[in-house]
Amino acid sequence: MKIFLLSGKQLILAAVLFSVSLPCLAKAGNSDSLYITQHYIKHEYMIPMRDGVKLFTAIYSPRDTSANYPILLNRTPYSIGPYGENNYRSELGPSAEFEKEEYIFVYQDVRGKFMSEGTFVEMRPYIENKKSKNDVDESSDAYDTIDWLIKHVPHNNGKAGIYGISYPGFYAAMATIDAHPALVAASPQAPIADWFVDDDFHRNGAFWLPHAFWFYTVFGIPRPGQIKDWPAPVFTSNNPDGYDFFLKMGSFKNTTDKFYKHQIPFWDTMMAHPNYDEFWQKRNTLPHFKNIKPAVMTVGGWFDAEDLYGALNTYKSIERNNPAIHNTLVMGPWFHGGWERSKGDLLGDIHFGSSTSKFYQDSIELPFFNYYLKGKGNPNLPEAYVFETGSNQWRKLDYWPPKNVKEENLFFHKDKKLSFEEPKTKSKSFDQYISDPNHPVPYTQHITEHMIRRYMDEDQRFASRRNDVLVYETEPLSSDVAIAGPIEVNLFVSTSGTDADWVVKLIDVFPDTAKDFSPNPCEVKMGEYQMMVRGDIMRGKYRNSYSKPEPFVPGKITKVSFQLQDIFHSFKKGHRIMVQVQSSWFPLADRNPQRFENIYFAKESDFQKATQRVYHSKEFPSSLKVLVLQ
Ligand code: PG9
Repeated sequence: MKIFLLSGKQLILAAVLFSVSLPCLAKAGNSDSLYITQHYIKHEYMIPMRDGVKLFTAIYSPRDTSANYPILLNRTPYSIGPYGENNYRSELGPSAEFEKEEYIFVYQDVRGKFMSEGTFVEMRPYIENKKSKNDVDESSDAYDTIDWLIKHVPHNNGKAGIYGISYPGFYAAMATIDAHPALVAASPQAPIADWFVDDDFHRNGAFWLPHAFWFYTVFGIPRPGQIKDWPAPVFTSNNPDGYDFFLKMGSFKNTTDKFYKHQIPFWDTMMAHPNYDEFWQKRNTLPHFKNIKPAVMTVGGWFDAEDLYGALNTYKSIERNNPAIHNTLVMGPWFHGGWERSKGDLLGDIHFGSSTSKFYQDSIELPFFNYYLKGKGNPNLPEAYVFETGSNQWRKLDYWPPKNVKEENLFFHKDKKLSFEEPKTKSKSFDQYISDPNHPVPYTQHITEHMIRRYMDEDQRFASRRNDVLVYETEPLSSDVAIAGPIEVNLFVSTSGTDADWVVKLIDVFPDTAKDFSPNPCEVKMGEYQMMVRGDIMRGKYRNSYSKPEPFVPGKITKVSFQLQDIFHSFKKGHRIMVQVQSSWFPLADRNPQRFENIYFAKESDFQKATQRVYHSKEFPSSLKVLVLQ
């Protein structure tokens, strides 16, 4: 298990960059730095791309030159340090097992970052019809890098693989497009796909505030030239309470007026594109996964708060466009990168019954690359290797989503009921609440300035007891109900305002007799626990189009439909299924003034209370469409 220890500075940086919630995470390391220096030799090169820009690349080759080895590439915007041929990384490859397997490990600063030349472009758009050597993107940079490596690195076996998590996952995914013929295996892991629809910065148009804000205090600082160290953040806070900090921040424009002081160009650029315009559309990777040649294994976590959308939809896009290639999806009970950064045996209070990360690394990831890069063994990977939460077991499926499912609707009813039966009431029955943007619903009960990763499966009782949260719940289930795949939300709502956010959370309610997990150092009681299985937010003005927002007509019953990202969860017999609806999720998502306008430039005085109604009648049947495993 490679869970390397972070130095003090790295710790702070990791906390800023990756919203790392450090406590309660198993941190152990068995990557062996001495083994690495004894068995690998490091070289550094500036590799020329087709337009002449040179990319800084570190190559760790086995000292044993009696054999040839495949290349395993990782391209990153987060620095490949330590720099210098005498300074070695403390770990190589996706997991410690790879170090013993002996690969040629290659790490590269992407164009415009750290020691590479060129200009960095966020989510550099793919250029489909390249007309000259100056038409470069992350697909061509990967191609040129692999071409150079194959031609220049001694003792390579002519095969290359690529992997990466998150932004590096995006670079791995882009390498599969117009891939170099030597690239035979790629593993995009939690790859970013679309920053407006549901990855990282936006969720259906709502802005992912702490996640983006703290990240760009560092990542967005313009580079003065080639650098080896991270710059100091343009802003730091001593307030550990993000709810308080971001509420006091006031309107969104203060992020740059008062805090960034316009030192983060990409932030101001982002604010200039409030809707899903060409700026965002051309950064969406999903339309480009055509004519893919390498074997692909996309990896994601059911509780990934950053790029769950990217993982699921990168797999689906590749499958849709390239049904004949080896394209596998692996989904485990992990937070963002948890399959490498944790034991994978729990998240927050919820236990998963085994060390899922070790299983994945040893039985799935290493065999995948050994097979395609070394012709060694055969992982016999299924189309989808997915962990079923709730029952806590791995499943090998022929399809994802599975085909042996039945479409069912979970209908809202009066008296807070939820059931698979359609509502019969003819009257326009509804529930209502006052949404006050100056007293928004918290997204977590924990005090944190960041986006705390454990919110993804956190107990929701702190929210369900608020008057501005609607709760609908089934009777105790008479048998297990396993739901697999995407969830379609269909709300019939009205608001007294002209814009509104709609947050929907699907929750597994444990019976009062539920046994506590063990070990249980925090003495968490599982009786009546409301475990969030999936939640998301829909910024109502984008209900018909992300590109052309529309106001609500005050008081008019309006349909709002959107998708919750896939789950694979078994609601056990005796448990209840719960749905919660609310109109804020703070500070996870920025506040909605509840007035139709460009929220990035809303004045503090614009934020107004609104009366929200959710209808549940025969004519207006609010519901969740789910796929129930048969
Ligand atoms: N998905 C992560 C991220 C990318 C860009 C901004 C903020 C976060 C990541 O690369 O880890």
